[in-house]
Amino acid sequence: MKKAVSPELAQRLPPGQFLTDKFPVLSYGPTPRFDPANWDFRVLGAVEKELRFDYQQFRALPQSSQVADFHCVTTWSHLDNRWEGVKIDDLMKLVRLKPEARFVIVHCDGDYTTNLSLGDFLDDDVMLAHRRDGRDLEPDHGFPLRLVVPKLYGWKSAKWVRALEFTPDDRRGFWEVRGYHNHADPWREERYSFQEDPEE
Ligand SMILES: Nc1nc2c(c(=O)[nH]1)N[C@H]1C(S)=C(S)[C@@H](COP(=O)(O)O)O[C@H]1N2
Ligand SMILES: [Mo]
Repeated sequence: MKKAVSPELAQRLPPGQFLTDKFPVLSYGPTPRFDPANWDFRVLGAVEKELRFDYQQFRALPQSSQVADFHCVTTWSHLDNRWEGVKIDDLMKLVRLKPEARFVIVHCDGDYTTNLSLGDFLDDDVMLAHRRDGRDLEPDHGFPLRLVVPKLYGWKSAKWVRALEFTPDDRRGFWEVRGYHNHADPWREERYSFQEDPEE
């Protein structure tokens, strides 16, 4: 049931969204099996040097925690998630971008992808999370690693991330080629690709 929302909370709810205490699983396709021995995380494309981390190396990166709201385009919002993992700010201290890098394609197990502008990706609240609300992510929610992009609709928060590819040109991801908005700002209700301004 949709709850009555206090004015404080209502302010944090983008247009057309409702509040839920649940965190529904939204996945296209099956949850991939995780095998730490074969898992790696790579940084590819327009970088001076491509990087590869095995599971242990990735888990040894500096850890942070932050609280952020999550808005799914199917209209549910779940506020105040405490995410733990590696901030993109910290990861990027190890990455030297080439000057032509302007976009990021996030590659996941199961062939899911999503695309972000470099500016959105480098926002200080973007992180690669492995825990939520004090517990390891459940496999359905992206374990061992998911992206969290609080300022954009949930499909940009890719689960089961395996690689980041920096590119000079924008390349639409899985949902972005299937009718969803390339940018996906919930505050502007950028839900569908037909809303895109050809000038942008
Ligand atoms: N790899 C992958 N990541 C994904 C998806 C997906 O289908 N595959 N669904 C997206 C969508 S539409 C949303 S709203 C969020 C939902 O995250 P959750 O399933 O943990 O609630 O994951 C996003 N990340
Ligand atoms: Mo979603």
